[in-house]
Amino acid sequence: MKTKLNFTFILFLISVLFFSCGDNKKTSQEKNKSIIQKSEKVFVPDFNADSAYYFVAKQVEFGPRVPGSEANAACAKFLENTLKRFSPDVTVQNFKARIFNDTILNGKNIIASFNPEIQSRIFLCAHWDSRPFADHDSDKNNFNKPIDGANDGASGVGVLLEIARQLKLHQPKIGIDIILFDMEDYGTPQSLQSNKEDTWALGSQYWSKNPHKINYRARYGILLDMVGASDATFTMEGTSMYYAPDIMKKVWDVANKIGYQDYFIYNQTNGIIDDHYYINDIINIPTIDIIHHDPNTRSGFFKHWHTIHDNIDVIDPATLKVVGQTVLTVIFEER
Ligand code: AHN
Ligand code: ZN
Repeated sequence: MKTKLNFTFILFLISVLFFSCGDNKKTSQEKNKSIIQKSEKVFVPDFNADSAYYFVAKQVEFGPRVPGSEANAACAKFLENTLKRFSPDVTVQNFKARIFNDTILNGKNIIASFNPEIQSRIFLCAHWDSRPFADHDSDKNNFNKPIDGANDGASGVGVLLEIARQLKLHQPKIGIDIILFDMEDYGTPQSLQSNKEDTWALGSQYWSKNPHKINYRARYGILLDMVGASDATFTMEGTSMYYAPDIMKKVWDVANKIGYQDYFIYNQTNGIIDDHYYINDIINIPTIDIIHHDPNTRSGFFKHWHTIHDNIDVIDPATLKVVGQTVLTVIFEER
């Protein structure tokens, strides 16, 4: 009798445990379902950091892509051919621009469109030229040497080429333009200290006055600049906050949501003149700059900015992934 009671009691206990476990499972599944419905989970492609790194390394292998150089011409061909693998709608915009010393140089903006028939679009951009002067180097003998620009230039382009590859594989709901600007980094060298204005961002100044399609409009633009160094920090840059604070919040919120809170920092920092400044000012499309800001350096930019040390060794695929995955998520969540 005693043993039988105990046995029944144990059976009872087991069944209570079993059913309560089942119940818990059900409720957590239901919870998950409602979270998914609330955030309208959309498909986002997986950004491949090794592919992006390869695209950065390819550019750097040409040598410094200084406007007017052979390396610049060869790299332009590579960028055009690469974008043509991913989109049938590629425009090479040839232009002439006057640099700080009044020389006229030829430039090329290279542009790929995805879903060209869709009106609702955004654009992504970066500069592909590299600076002729390492005028922030610690050794003044290097001031007139050109830089590899692995981070300053090639990193943003590498991320955009990988995004272009993903856009051939998967279609977002909106239209996308990828714009690679030439002649961003030929600004007046530090030694001249002349107060000539508008010597930076010559390619984006040209495009803003002569967009690649007539009556071109986009909802907003995202510029990538120096997005490849280890432990990069992207602060909320002032010019972007002035012209496009809602886009900044959208992008920073996406990055933080997918786990990149160590990289995308909500602190606001000083406004700078970069390609996005002219786009905002001339063609009036709200455009933000995702740019590495470091409060511990004199320039405020990443440690090796405009030095001969901005070479392939500073590129970390982990940072390319953070930026590429964030931008891909932003564009696939748009409708
Ligand atoms: C100026 O130094 C005026 N603007 C920074 C833009 C820049 C240069 N980005 C990369 N290189
Ligand atoms: Zn630069």
